[in-house]
Amino acid sequence: MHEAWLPCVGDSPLAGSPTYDEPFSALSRITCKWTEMREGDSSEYGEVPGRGEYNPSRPELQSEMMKGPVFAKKMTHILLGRLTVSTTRQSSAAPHSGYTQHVLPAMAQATAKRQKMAHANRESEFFPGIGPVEYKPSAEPSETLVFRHYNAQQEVLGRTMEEWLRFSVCYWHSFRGTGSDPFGGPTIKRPWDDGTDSLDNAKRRLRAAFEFFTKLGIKYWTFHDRDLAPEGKTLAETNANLDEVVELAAELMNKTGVKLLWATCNLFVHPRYMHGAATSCDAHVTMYAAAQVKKGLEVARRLGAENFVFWGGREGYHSLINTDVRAELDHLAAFYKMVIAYKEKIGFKGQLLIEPKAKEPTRHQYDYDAQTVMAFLHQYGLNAHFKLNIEPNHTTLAGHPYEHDVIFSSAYGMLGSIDANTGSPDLGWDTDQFPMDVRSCTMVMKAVLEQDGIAPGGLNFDAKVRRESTDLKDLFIAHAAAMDTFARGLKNAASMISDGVFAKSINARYVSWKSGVGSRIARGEATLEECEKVVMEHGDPRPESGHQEHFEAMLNHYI
Ligand code: XLS
Ligand code: NI
Ligand code: NI
Repeated sequence: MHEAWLPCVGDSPLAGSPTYDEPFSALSRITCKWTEMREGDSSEYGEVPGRGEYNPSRPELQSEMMKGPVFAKKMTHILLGRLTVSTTRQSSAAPHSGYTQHVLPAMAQATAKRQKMAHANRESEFFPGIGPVEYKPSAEPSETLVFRHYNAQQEVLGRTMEEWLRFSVCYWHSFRGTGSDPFGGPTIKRPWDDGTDSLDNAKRRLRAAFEFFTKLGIKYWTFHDRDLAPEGKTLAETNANLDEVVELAAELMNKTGVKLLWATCNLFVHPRYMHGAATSCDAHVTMYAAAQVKKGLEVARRLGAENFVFWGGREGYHSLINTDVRAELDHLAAFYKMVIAYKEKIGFKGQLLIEPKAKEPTRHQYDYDAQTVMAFLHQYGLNAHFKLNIEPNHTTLAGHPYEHDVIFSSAYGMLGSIDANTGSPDLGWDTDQFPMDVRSCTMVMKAVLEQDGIAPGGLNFDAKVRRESTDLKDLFIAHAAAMDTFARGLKNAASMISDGVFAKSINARYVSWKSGVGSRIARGEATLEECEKVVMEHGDPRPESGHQEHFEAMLNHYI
């Protein structure tokens, strides 16, 4: 009798027929008995030793276990079962002594083989039993792993929902997030992730991600260079690691049709960047960042990224007493000039985007909000080369309403893309929650519709499940529900626009600018004397109501 812990999901002994025959030819009968179940991880995978009969000792699981895949589909975690193997020897056969020496080591070898085979052959191995997520408008309230509103091919104002919304999954939160925070370690353990920095792990994670994108029906993804592959000992080694994983990404993108919304460089995690990257006090650090961005642009070009993002991770200050702010901002502009030159040199066609954020990790981030970034770009003559990637959680950190930066950047033709998330308005930091508020998403989609779409940008879920939401299923529900919220926002905004009542009421407020001296001021043709003349002739302006509550009540009608 021998015992081992073996997996009970996927292509496990419970899900298919064991294949290992040798050295069991001498044995007439092998009985496999499962006695206990516990959660495990993929690194504990083993091979099934021989043909067998399964006699699950837990009666409540027996019928399911015999069905194998059905049972497996119900599981979101890898389950391990304690497998007890009893053997009966054929009377004519020589005594068999190889079992423990041969078979148990073989189980370890088979682990690698099994994983390799599984990766090569199976379409659905990382999320057994979950997805694809379906459009089901009649779903019960407790059915949350469906779309009630998001129907990719449904037309709204002449385009499909998919075309308007351009959803994207962010790799860092959804595939590198562990749930750790400043007060506690990881809570989220994914079955495909063995926690190492190996390239094998990086590739397995990427395969899991592409299964996720496909099952969710999302056509874009985003990443930081360092999310994909580990840093090596030198920049050359780091670049080689990145190239290896990027090749797999290209293959998976090709196979699934999932495209790269944007890439970015992580210029904030490594200690070398503690004083900033482009705004570091040490020019050598800035050179490192430049070298990293050079490679990042090459990767973006290789993968056909539609945009390239700069989020100024540590570009800001903690104290003004030790900081030359003018020099740092001059250096930031000079850095961007090098970026533009290299982008043009290699023929990278993606749109460059800057993502404003008011604070965190620095006390004051230089890219405080949309207006600050637009002013910076004008100041340094860079505005033709950039647009903005607006993240509403950052907007609220700046002390503005959720949709403020979306509306401000759009008003100046500078809204390039959106990191679709939300914070908790009662908190002062970047919680990166999934956007679930219909009103906010309606306001954002109204701006997107009014500027005739967000392409080549999109709605990138720069959002993470809470550290307490530890199931794989939570990751699906979070995305599906946020997609549904935006789909509702899109439909609401489309009705608001086609009904025309908002446009009419807003136009009525500004009617005095459409004719006479009002229109002359608007065109920049009027003079102070002319204005004075109007007041002398017509007296004081008559106060008009702003009707705010009327507007709020109309908005509620659409939500
Ligand atoms: C952090 C930012 C970051 C960028 C990409 O707050 O939102 O995730 O989107 O570097
Ligand atoms: Ni972001
Ligand atoms: Ni953020």
